[in-house]
Formats: sequence, C-alpha cells, structure tokens
Amino acid sequence: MVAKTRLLVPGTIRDRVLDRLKDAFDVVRIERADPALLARSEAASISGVAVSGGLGAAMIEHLPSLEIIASFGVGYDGVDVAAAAARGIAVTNTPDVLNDEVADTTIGLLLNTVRRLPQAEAWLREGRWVREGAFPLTPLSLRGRKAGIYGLGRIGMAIAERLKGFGVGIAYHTRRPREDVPFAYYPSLAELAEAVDILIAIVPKTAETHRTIDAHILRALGPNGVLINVGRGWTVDEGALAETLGDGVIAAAGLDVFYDEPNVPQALLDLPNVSLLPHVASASVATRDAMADLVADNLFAWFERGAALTPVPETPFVRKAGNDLESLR
Ligand code: NAP
Ligand code: 8YV
Repeated sequence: MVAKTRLLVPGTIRDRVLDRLKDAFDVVRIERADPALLARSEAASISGVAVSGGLGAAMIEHLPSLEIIASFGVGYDGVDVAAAAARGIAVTNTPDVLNDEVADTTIGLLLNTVRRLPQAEAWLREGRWVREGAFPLTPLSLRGRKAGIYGLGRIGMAIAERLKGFGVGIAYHTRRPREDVPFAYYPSLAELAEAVDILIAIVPKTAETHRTIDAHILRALGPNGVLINVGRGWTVDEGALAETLGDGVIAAAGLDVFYDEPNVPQALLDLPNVSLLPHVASASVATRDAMADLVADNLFAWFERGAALTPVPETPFVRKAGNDLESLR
C-alpha cells in the first residue's frame, strides 16, 4: 500500500476543508501552530499545511519536508511568506471567490454608517417609535459625495462597481495607477483623502500600510468625512480615529476589522458615530465554502498535477518529481 501524503492542519479551519482532504490525505491535527505540539519525527513527514490564521517562521522551520502552505483567506499576512519563499515552499491564498461578498458587506457598512440603520432598527425594537415618534433624520447622506478607494485591487474593483450604482464620484489611490479604469487616480493617500469625503480602505497588511490612516489623513478627509475599513485594522491608527471622531474632525466611521482582533478599543465602542462589525465581510456560508474549496483544490492541484491554482506572488513555485521544486520566475 502506498502511504498517503501527510498534511498538517494547525488550529481550527472550516470543516469543509477537512471533509475534502480526509480521504486523499493523511491529515494530522494540532491545537495551534506551535512546534512544541508536534514531535520532530512526525514533523518530518509533513508535506503540506492547510491553515486559517497564522503560520510563523518557527513552525515552518519545524517542517523540513514542507512543500506547500494553503492559507484560508485572501489576506495571507498571518503566514511568514518570506520564510516560506526562502525554502522554496509555495503559499496559496483564496482570491476572487470572496470579492462580491466583501464588496456587498462594504456597501452595507457604508449605508449603516451614513444612514444610521442599526440605530434606527434599535429605535423600533426598543419601542421608541411608538413612544417618541419618528427616528431622527440622519445628518449624513450619500447624496453628492465622492468616494476614495484606498486599494483598487480585486475587492476594491468590486466595491467601485457597486458604488457606480449609487451615483457617487469615485477616485482611488494605489502605488501604481491602473490603466483599465475611468476613476481619478491620486498618487498619495493624503491627496486622495483631501479630494474625497468617503475613504474606503481595502489594502493588505504590509509594512507599507501600517497605520497609514492617521490623524493627518483623517484631518484631510474633513468634518463631513466618513472612513470605512474592510481591509485590515493594521492600516488605521485607532487612537487617532477615536479622537477625530469624538472631536468632529471627521463625521463617522464604519469598521469591519481592528488592530488587535477580537479586541475593540473601548474608545471606539463608546462613540455614537461609528458602526462596528466583527470581521464578517466574507462570512456567508456560500462564500466561506468557496474559500474552503479553494484551499483544498490548491492542495490537490499541487500534489496531483504539480502546480498550485492560486500561489501568492512571492512564491511562484511548481513541483517536480521527487520533491524537487522550481521557481517559475
Ligand atoms: P489585491 O487584489 O491584491 O488588491 C490590493 C490593492 O491594494 C491593490 O490595488 C494594490 O495596488 C493596493 N496596495 C497594496 N499595497 C499598497 C500600498 N502600500 N499603498 C497603496 N495601495 C496599495 O487584494 P484583494 O483581494 O482586493 O484584498 C485586499 C485585502 O483585503 C486583503 O489583503 C485582506 O487583507 C483584506 N480583506 C478583508 C476581508 C474582511 O473580511 N474584512 C476580506 C477579504 C480581504 P498596488 O499594488 O498598485 O499598490
Ligand atoms: C476571512 C479575510 O475572515 O480573506 C481575508 O483576508 O480577512 C476574511 O475573508 C479570514 O481570512 C478568515 O479567517
């Protein structure tokens, strides 16, 4: 009998990933990605990892036969890609299959923030409509606004497509301008913030995006300004945001992501002009199933056909016979 390829799944992952893998692979589970939880002898037999969340350099180093890390989610900031790339280990993510869900949630969050829909529903549920009459008119509206998208990639484009239907102006900032869009390009985030009154952040967590939305950017957005963040909490200086929201430097904010999840700063929780969601932008059964399938499909593609479906740009590797890996570059 030929031994099955051994995969490691540290921590929790959607059951659908495990169901897809269990017959074809020998799946080893550990509670979390911690080298201390896997004996050296066992670690040596692991060829692939499926993970939701983080896989650090120490865990990667602990797996001498590792060829591929299939990460659940399009953002792969939890995986030490530099450590993987240095060893020729492929890393895959789950791009595209979540674009529409995340973009839909972004629009919902924007409407909740601007038109105060959660507060209006609470008003009804608390019996205040009956006792006190109509919910107060919202000072903010989408009418006449211009939205700036910070990160016009796969999801940013899906957000822009939806915003067109709302009749708001659209502008964007990325490091390189896109040639395939009619939207106004601003070469810096500060210039974009100056030009718009809605700023939507959908950039990855990288060294370059750390706390780039700071007091300076929020001041540029102005007193009618609305910040929406669906990328990573890492991108926002949450202290500056709470202060500017409290002082009326900007009007409101809607956040799906936070710097230290699941911990949300009390200063934000205390503010009436912020709408908060617990990182749910992709969180429908259908979309999480599609993401789970792409994790599994990447592992099948790698071990059966020699090339992953959605490798991240830093690890464009293919697999050759005898665990001999090669870069496509
Ligand atoms: P993507 O297609 O790679 O798009 C990323 C965009 O950000 C590109 O337009 C890129 O353009 C821009 N960008 C990257 N670094 C930048 C920088 N330093 N300054 C300015 N622009 C920069 O990624 P995606 O699939 O749209 O996903 C984006 C991110 O959304 C993910 O990495 C993840 O963190 C987050 N996300 C969150 C949720 C959620 O549940 N809230 C769900 C899915 C994704 P340039 O390369 O030209 O700069
Ligand atoms: C998921 C996300 O919530 O894809 C991403 O980058 O942030 C979300 O879709 C997360 O990856 C699931 O753990």
